[in-house]
Amino acid sequence: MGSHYDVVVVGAGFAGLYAVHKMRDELGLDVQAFEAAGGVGGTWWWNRYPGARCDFESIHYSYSFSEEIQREWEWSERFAGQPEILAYLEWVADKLDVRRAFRFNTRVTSTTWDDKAARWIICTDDGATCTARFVVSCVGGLSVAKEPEFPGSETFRGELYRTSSWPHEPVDLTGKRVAVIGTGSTGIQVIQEIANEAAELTVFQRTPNFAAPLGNEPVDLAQRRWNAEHHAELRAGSRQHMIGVPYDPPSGPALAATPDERRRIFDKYWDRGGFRLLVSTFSDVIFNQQANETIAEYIRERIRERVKDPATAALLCPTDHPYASKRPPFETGYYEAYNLPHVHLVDVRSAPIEAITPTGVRTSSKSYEFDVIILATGFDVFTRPLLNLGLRGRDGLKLEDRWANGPTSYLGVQIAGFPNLFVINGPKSAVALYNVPLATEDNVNFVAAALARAIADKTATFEATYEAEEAWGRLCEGILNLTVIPHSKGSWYMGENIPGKARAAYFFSGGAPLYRAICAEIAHVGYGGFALDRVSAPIPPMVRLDPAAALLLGSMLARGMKPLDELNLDEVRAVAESLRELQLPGPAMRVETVEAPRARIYIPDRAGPLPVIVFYHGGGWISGSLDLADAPCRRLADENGAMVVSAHYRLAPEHSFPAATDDTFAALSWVWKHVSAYGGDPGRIVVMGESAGANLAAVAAIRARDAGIPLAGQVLIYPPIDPEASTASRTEFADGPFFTRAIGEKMWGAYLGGAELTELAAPSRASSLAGLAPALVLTLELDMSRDEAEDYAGALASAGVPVRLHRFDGLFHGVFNMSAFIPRVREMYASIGEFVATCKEQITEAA
Ligand code: NA7
Repeated sequence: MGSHYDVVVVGAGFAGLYAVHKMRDELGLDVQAFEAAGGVGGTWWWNRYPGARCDFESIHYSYSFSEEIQREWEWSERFAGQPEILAYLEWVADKLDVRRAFRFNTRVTSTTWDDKAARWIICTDDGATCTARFVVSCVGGLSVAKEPEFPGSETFRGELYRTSSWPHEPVDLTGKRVAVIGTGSTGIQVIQEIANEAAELTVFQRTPNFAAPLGNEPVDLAQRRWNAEHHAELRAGSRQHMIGVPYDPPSGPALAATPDERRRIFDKYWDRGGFRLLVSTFSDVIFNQQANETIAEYIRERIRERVKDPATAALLCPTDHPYASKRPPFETGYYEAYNLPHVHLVDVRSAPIEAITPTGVRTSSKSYEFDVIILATGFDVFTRPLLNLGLRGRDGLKLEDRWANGPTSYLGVQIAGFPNLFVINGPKSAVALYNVPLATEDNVNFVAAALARAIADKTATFEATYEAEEAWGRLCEGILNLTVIPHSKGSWYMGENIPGKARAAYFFSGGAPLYRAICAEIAHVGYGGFALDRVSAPIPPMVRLDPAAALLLGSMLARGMKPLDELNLDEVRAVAESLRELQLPGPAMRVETVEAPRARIYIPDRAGPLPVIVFYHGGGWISGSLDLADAPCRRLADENGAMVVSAHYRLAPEHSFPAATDDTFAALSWVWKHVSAYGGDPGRIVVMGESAGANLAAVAAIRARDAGIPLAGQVLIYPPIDPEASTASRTEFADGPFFTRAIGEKMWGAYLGGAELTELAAPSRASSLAGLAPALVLTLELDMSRDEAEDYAGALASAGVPVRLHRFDGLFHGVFNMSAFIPRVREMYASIGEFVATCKEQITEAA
């Protein structure tokens, strides 16, 4: 066996160059790297086809880790072409002196885990073998070309090129009859570039694409200087953006805008390039098919404006998939190319290509003759590059077998069963919708920190657990299913461009800020979801999130939301009020206002007397309002056929304990005495609250019992029960999601204002819970107050109180106010509905 290394890196693209630098120069490890190509550059070494260029601006589509590199390299165009990007990567490689770590023209053919020695055995196509403690795959997601489905390529007597392995020497197309097969990002770049060069150009299109103008232009000296001076702020903005570029945030939902407003916004971002048309226009185009259709039709209109022949324009207009459900391409003069007399468009959807013949292309309806055929038919993405490494993990497990039903991974970084193998931008990573160089740096940094930890702790094996992989897979799939992406057909996004390949979520679509936050949390909790020397750390809360809750959290992070505990009082109050934007609107109904005690009474149009819900809003006793509770109260009234009295109470710290409990109990007493005047039934009162309001409701139920006020029920929606509770959930969810222990402690502190803790603040301290109204306690899996609320439910039951406890998995504190974005909040309403119905029945039976 050959040499042994700390790390073997495979690939010399953006990822491989940075990984070698990081592992070798920063961690001081002994690194050997392999690259199949003759030089550095990865994608940009291979894809030398005419017109190849990036479609994220080069100032963003470049490394951010080095101040020096960012300052010294100047891009000549907004979106650099392949030669300039390759020159940049070669320059970086020299600057970091990483070339000497690589063996070029060397392909890894097998990678086998040796369990006894806890190391990898790597064989290469030059017959050499070496071993390594860790393997870091930097082989890229789009590096293996798709094999054409049609036979006969080898029989063609003209020149046949694949865009992904284009010759190094110039290809002269002048005076030639040229065919291009494929109209994805690549095909579009080639077609617009060679349209004026070829004598005849025939484009074989199976599916038209939604291409938008790239907006490329030279970068003048002043702009270059500005870019060099401002890279730090540009990068900070990028890392907080969903796709890793500092583009404008969207203007709210398209469906809430008028057609004129939509037009104005689409016009504004139409030709500014990059992914602005997708991410800076409207927030719902990627989630809602109807909203998506507004942008899709806008693009179709623009295509029809530019292509003179209506039949050709119609062929170029996509109608079978939503915009951005396939990777959106960008163009410069692409559509105008079809106005040239020697450029022809052939629809191979209606008449598929059957074969490449010695003289050209044969479709099911016709034969065509060509001098040159260019295949731009795409890639076998994400999985094939890794499968080609010949990976065998623990107990000889073949990666092919592991992935028989589609790819699995944890974060895209590790695959269970393959210890010490790390993947940069692997399947189910964020890279497909995240500016590649930044996604790459994030992954390399994560892996480097993991390696450093393993080395410091003398950990022999570092691997993702199967459970973590499953949880991650569920999250990826769940988020993807909230988007329009699964409505595409034949997209590499879903693995569907390769016949027979498993349809699955091939990437994480929750956006860069959420992905980064999840990775940070995982590292922070000691690599949760990974097993170090087979001892696994628990899967962190963010990986267990409900997909819609995860997406909402991601968009809050993208908006720069600070942790709640870092906010001052006014900011906390503003955040609480802003939650109204996250609520589904409540139905219209009669609303009465009462001044003393201050309350709003929601009265649905039903025959009375109506059962009554007395509702207390949440907000940690320091924030929240009747306005915050407005939409939920309308919905509760409507769904339960009940009158809802939303009661005001004074807020801390201006009015600390016992102001809030006194106010809420006073409101309850008033309701009992006066509600019949409004059509409510004082014999059927359910007291209910959310969060701090639920604490107040629980206390009000105790005070009602003691004062002889009959209650039909109490509904406690994730109540905080006792500030001194010492529970597992308090520790596990101390850092969130969303609601943290620190903000919880601040709220309790403000509410109590130094007062002694009694049953009027912490209901579990009551001398007896017997005789209380039947209770429904709703708790959330990922909430620090979960366990104290469930313990309280247990204590109520032990005291003989009928109790229903309903725990919702994947949700975090506060979601009751986020019904517009988290569909599963409706399950909470359903649970309340069932309980309130039982309360009504019980009372009727008793009567
Ligand atoms: P894409 O986006 O997968 O596009 C491949 C194109 O090739 C697409 O238009 C396909 O049509 C077409 N194709 C594939 N197979 C056939 C057959 N058998 N017959 C006719 N046409 C076919 O790959 P690209 O290289 O353009 O882009 C890949 C990524 O690189 C891009 O998304 C960026 O991230 C960079 P189909 O749509 O399947 O009908």
